[in-house]
Formats: sequence, structure tokens, C-alpha cells
Amino acid sequence: MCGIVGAIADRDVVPVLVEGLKRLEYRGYDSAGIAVLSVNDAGVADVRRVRRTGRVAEMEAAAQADGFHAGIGIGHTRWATHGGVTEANAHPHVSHGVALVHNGIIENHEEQRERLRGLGYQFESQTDTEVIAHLIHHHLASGLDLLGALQRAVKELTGAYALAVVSRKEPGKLVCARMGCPLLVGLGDGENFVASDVSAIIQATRRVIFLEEGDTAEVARDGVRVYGADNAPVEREVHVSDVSLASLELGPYRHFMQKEIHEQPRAVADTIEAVIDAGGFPAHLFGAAAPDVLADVESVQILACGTSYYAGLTARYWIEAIAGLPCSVEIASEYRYRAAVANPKQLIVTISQSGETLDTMEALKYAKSLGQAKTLSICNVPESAIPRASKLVYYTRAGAEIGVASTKAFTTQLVALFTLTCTLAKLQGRLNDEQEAGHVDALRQLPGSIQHALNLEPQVQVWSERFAPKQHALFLGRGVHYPIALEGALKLKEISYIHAEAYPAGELKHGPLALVDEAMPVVVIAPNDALLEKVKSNIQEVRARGGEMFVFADADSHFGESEQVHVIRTPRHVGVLSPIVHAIPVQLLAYHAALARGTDVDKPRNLAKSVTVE
Ligand code: HGA
Repeated sequence: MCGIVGAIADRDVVPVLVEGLKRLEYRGYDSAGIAVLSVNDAGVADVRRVRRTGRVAEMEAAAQADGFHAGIGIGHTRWATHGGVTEANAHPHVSHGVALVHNGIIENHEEQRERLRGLGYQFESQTDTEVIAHLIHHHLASGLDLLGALQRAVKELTGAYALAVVSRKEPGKLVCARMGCPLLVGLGDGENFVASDVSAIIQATRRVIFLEEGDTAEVARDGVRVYGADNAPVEREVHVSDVSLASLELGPYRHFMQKEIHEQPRAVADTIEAVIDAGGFPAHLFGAAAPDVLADVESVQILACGTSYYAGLTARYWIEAIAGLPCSVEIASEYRYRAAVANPKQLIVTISQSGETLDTMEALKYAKSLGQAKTLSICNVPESAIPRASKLVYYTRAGAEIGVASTKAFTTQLVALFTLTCTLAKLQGRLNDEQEAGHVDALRQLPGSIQHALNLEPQVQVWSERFAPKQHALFLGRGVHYPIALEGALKLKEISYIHAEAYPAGELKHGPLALVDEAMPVVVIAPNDALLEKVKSNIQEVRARGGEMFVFADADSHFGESEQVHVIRTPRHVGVLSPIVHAIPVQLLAYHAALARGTDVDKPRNLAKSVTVE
């Protein structure tokens, strides 16, 4: 979603802002802008701003043409929530020499708008954000300094925000605030930065302070001061980010999604490294408190959104079958608004690639408010909000995931969830040494099996050409592979815009079979597991109705090909980890179908990477 970058330095910060915004492009956005303070010959500062709908490169060209140079400025990529995609709605928003960028949603913006109109302010945009610029100006005009005006203004806002602000009255500082949306301060040498995501400033510094909920900060060239929610000065830890530049760059690949699909053997190997090193599933892999927290767990509730939700659905099969614990999985945005029955011995597991998915965060807060103290998060971004709000954490080590459509985050979440399953099973006394060694061994083999699945790319590409002209597709799976069918359908619709639905194959005759004809390709995930014969019967049902089938079956499934039934043989059956291997070909199918249709794979329309609004 939206991205923020800000800088104050002895050099021209415009290239820093532009590069930062380019690194934030992956989050999904529809317009971009920067505002700088430029000082005229008489030493008077004023705000200069450039905004464009469309790509950062267009905004950059306009800034260059206008000769933008300055030692202080803020930039933004906007993913519209309030007000259409127009230049007037793009950030920064300006009020009488105060310029501001905002991530999040201000819930009481209408009430504030009325109040500010009454005070004589005129609005140029339809955004919720513009009220903040006017509010800050209003408090500045009443005599407060910039930081004080920001601190006063945020107390009048309800909703979520990360804010970065400059003012022509105080050209030597940036001020910023965080509530509900991530924001960090980057510490350079005689220069400092603000960003919503460390990737935006990694070219300038790796030393960062993650602001906490309710924090504000004053960022000058020679120093940074952070204030807590009560406006008293606070010390916040300085972290050194280990995000690698290579993970933020495309290298030899055409798209980040393609790069990230191919990084999966490495990402999975890195994520399971701790298990392999330990030669088993010791509870402390989830944190020092894990032996206590996990010891008397009676059931598991998984909360997540999108692809992470499908990872959770897959894990349910494992947790119930291997650990013998009841497990339910719920979409976070649903759970947070229903009267859930609390059980303090239930383990709440949240899954979020970014660790800042707002619905998942709110679901976690809600669970805690119900007295659910046993919380565990599976997350790919260290120090992000959701793991920080959880008792236990398992970090997937996928590296930065830039493509909006999640790939390596999904498969690494699955291995993390499998690790959790085995850890719980062990604590429940349901995993003997031999079984434990067997699961460790299966994990050790997994990167190799994933590589085999990647080698199927040329065959999948041939299929994708048949898919490209289609308007609809049906995905079928059974048991632990049903969530992979769901994930395959989601990937296809996200990036190729082909409408796709997934069903448990046994449901076919209860409705979706009515859709099947020669225009409806049916993708079937059919490995050699206990449900294979059932899936084969379901396939006959499709075949009898003239449907064309695309079957991913592992080498042991003995599927016959025919004119109507196309088969790609996935690697030898890998037992319980099979859904992880079968995730690969459905990702490849979506990727190549999107390529064939010419859509923007890494930036699908209307979607954003980290969903930080409700
Ligand atoms: N509400 C603001 C910012 C939106 C945002 O943070 N998106 O991720 C707007 O609509 O401009």
C-alpha cells in the first residue's frame, strides 16, 4: 500500500526520495509525489511540490523538468482509499506552507473537515489526509512549534496513520508520527531519514529506529528525538537492518514474481535451517517462552488473510492429524468482528508476510482482549508489528518479497507451520524419536523437491498459452491439497485477471459441475495420497461433461493422458509435505498465463503488497 520516504541532508535529497519511492513501488500504488523545502536567495523557505498519477518515473521526470533540488523533503506513493486516483488527491498535501504525507485512514475525517471549514480552511482534495495538513497548520498558527502542532493534531485524529511533515516555518527538521501503520527513522552520518519500509532508505543507511504506536519524532540533520504517546522523550533501540540489496533488485529475472518463485528452494532451506541444525523440533525455536506457552495448549486458532489464510488452511490438516489438536482457521477480518468464545488454553496463531497486515493485527488485538494470552506469529519481516505484539514468533527467512502476488512467503509459511505442528505434536507426546527424525528428513529433502517442481516450468508454460484466452477456470483438490487449489485460483485471478474458483473436488457435483463445458479449463491437483481414487472419480465427472482437464499428478499417481486430460507429472510423492511442492506449478501457471495475457505481473491492478488498511 502507500509508501513514505523523507530525508534531511547536506546534499540534494531529491534523488534519495525518488530512489526510495521506486523501492516502495512494489507495495502497489496509483500516484506519487514529493514536496521539498527550497530556500530562495533571501533565505526564505517555501514548499515546492510535484505529483503525478501513474508511475514514480513520470513524477521524477516532472521534478527534473522543474529543477527540483533541496536538502529536505518528503515523498509518497499513494494507494487510494478516500477519493479517486487524481493528481489533486495525490500526496503530499499542503496547507499554508505545511506539507504532509500519510499512510492509513483517518476515520473522523468528515467531522474534522466540517470543523476546519468552519475555521476558514478550503479543501482541494477528497482525501481523508488533507484534514491533517490543515489541522497541523491550525495548531502552528496558534503558536505551537511544528512538533507540538503535530502532537496536538494527532490527538484529534481517530484511525490509523504514519505521517511525515515539513513546514516552511521550520526548514531544519522533519517531524513524523505513527499509529497503526509502520514508520521508521533511518540514522545516517550528518543526515537522517524517515520511511514506512526499510527498503526505501537502505541505499543510505541500515541503522534504523522502529517507531512504536503513538510515537512522534523530530528528525534534524544532526540528530533525532523520539517521543512516546504521552509526548515525553523516549529512547528507542537502534537496529541494524540485514535486508540485502540483492533481494530488492531484479537481477537476471523479468519480474520479481518470477525471481521469487525461483528463490523458493533457498528460502525454504533458510527457513528450516534451525530445525535441521537442531535435528528436531525443540520448542525454543519459537522463542524463549515457547516451552511454557505451548506446553498446555488445548487447541489452535489460526488467523490470517489471503494467501496466508490458505497456508493456515493447509496447516489445519497437519495440526489435527499429526499433533492431534483441534484447529480452526479464520479470515482475520471476520474473526475480529464476531463474538468469539475465548479459551485461554487455545493457541492463537497469526500469519502475515509483512507483519503489518492491519486486519490480522486487529484480530490479534481482539483475541488478546478476550483473554487469549497464548499468541504466536509467523512472519517474514523481523521487528514488525504483529510479532512484536505476540508472545512467540517464528520468522520465515524468505528474504524481501517484492511481487504483490505472494509466492516464497507462502511456501516458507507452510514449512514454519509444519515445524509448529511437529513441535506441538512432540509436546503432546504424539511424536516419537523415529517420527521426529522422519519429519526432519522430509524437510531436508524439500528444497530439492521444490527445485524439481520448478524444472516443470517449460511444460507449465505450454499449458499457460491455452489458458491465456480463457475467461474462467476451476481448480480442484482434496484434503490437504484443497488449500493449494484455493491458492492456485487466487494466484491466477490476482495477476492474470482470469476469474478462477477453487473447490474441494468432492463438492463438484453439488453445484460447480453446472459450469463445466469446453470453455472452462479445470485444473486438478492430484498427488498419490489417500484421496487419489476419489479425485480420479471426480475427474471422470468432468470428463463426461466435455471439460478439458489440466492435472498435476505426481509420478506415482499413474494418470493416463487423453485428448481431454493433460497431465504434468510433479516430483515423486513427498508425503505430508506434498502441498508445498504442488504450490510451485500453480504459481508458475498463474505467472505464465499473466505473461501471455500481457498484464503487469508485479503490480496487478487494484492490489497492494502490505495491506495496511482495513
Ligand atoms: N487515506 C489516504 C492514504 C491511503 C493509504 O494509506 N493507502 O495505503 C488516501 O486515500 O490518500
